[in-house]
Amino acid sequence: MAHSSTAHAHEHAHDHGPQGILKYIWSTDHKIIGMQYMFTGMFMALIGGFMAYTFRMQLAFPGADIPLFGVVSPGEYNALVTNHGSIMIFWVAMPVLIAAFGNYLIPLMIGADDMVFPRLNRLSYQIFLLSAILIIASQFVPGGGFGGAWTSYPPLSANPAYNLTGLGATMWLLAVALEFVAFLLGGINFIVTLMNARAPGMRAYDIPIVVWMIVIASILFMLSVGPLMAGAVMLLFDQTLGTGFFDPGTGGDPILWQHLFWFFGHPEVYVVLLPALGFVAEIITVFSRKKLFGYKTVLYTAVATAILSFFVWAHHQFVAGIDPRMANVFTVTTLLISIPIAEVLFVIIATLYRGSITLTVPMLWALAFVAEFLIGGVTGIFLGASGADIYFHDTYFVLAHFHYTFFPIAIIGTFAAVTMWFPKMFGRMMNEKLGRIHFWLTVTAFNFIFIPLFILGTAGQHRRIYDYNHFPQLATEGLQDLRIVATTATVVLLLSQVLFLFNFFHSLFKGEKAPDNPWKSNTLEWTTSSPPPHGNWPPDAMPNVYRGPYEYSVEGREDDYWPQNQPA
Ligand SMILES: [Cu+2]
Repeated sequence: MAHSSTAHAHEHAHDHGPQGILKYIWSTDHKIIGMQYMFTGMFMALIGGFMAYTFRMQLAFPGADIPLFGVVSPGEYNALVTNHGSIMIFWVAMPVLIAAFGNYLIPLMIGADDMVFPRLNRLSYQIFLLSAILIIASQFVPGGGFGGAWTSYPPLSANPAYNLTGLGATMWLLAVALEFVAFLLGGINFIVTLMNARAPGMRAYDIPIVVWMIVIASILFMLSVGPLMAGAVMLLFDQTLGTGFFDPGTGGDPILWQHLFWFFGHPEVYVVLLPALGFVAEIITVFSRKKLFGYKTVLYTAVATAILSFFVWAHHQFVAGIDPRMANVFTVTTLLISIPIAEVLFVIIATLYRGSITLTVPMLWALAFVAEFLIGGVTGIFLGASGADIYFHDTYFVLAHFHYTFFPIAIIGTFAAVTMWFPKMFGRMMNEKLGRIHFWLTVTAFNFIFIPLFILGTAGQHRRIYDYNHFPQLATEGLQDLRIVATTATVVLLLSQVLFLFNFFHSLFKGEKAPDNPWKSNTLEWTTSSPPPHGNWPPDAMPNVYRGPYEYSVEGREDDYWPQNQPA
């Protein structure tokens, strides 16, 4: 260890922990914790993707002996769809979009040497890792993984008579609860860091939009998760202690769970959407060489979306027997929330207008986000209208809509961010050509999976059915072919990720060396070396945005850019 205490002005903030290989496990450095979240999220994505492969194969070729898995039983089918959803949301989207990039980017983008609570940060990752181990282990206990869907609706999930409340279900609930604890701890850290650790001179409107988006998402998560935490404990008691909160057989109310779940579940969509929108906005400004059209618009609409998202949850209960007058109210709030999101997309498109656009790989991902998410947003209007939803409810239309919002957020948004900040994280460039092939294969395959599912849903095919050919009334001619198209595209999508993994790990060791600022961007993280040193900048060269608005303008960039630092 070659440092003296005098050289480290930030030593009061955190310890340096172990060195060598252990530093990657016990580090309190926000960059390493960010990478821990990223690698864990990538690993979990492989598991979630494998689950999708397995149940899509079952849907296309019911009862077949599936390579790498074998024959899928009905119980296993339920466990696979349940855990695919749970893992992709809680162990892929959340850790990668919020925790990995929040941890990595927030201190670097606001000019801090680390998070304010580095040990809390480490604890947050360790709890998250424990929850990930628990959800994986739950697949292998007697009775198998939980099969009550990621929404875990009672009475199926509450009454032991349905065989869905075994050890797998308990472990699933505990894993989700632990994951929430991890993100609560992380969220506290993000908020306090943004409040207290900004570079001198950085005011509210100087903060990069992506940092705002991650922090607003963290606040939204913290405010929405409470009722579900309480609900999860009550459901755990129903499963294990024989209480009757949610099971009508014991006097409970299953709809109560739906309220508690969706009070969290709908804001959760925005919890993952906002960071993705932040990455996209940031990438689009960099590669159009323009400042964000309407920085404050994006900021205020994000806040408006977050607030509105607390008043839309009952659109999930249009057919669950809520008062039809309430259905009207929730139809209106649901349609209203599309306005701020449309506004953000407009800002992004307006930023492109007359920009000097370079189609780098991160830019391709950012543009694909806009195109694909738009389809998700527009199909949401059908489902938000209570009349149409009575027909579409629980069909493949819902599933396709959901994936047209969630895939752009979790997968396209992640690839945009990874390809954008890879040079900063690892000091090397990714391969451009491989990146492009991977991009086109992934986006094309994605559309070939979910456009057929829109058609299936419109034809009235319900989701969560193990074998459609088993029911004569569901086995409509031609629809099976669409399932085979979707499954083939799933296999193509998953196989093309090999290209990404190869590009990622090959570039990690053999990629071309990255300069400090390869994209000619002008947020603060690009003013330090690639990768940044421990403490992010040399202690005597911490960023100070007082020094004038144009200090950070970089070569090739219009000098009036720096949107976060307009002259007073
Ligand atoms: Cu919703």
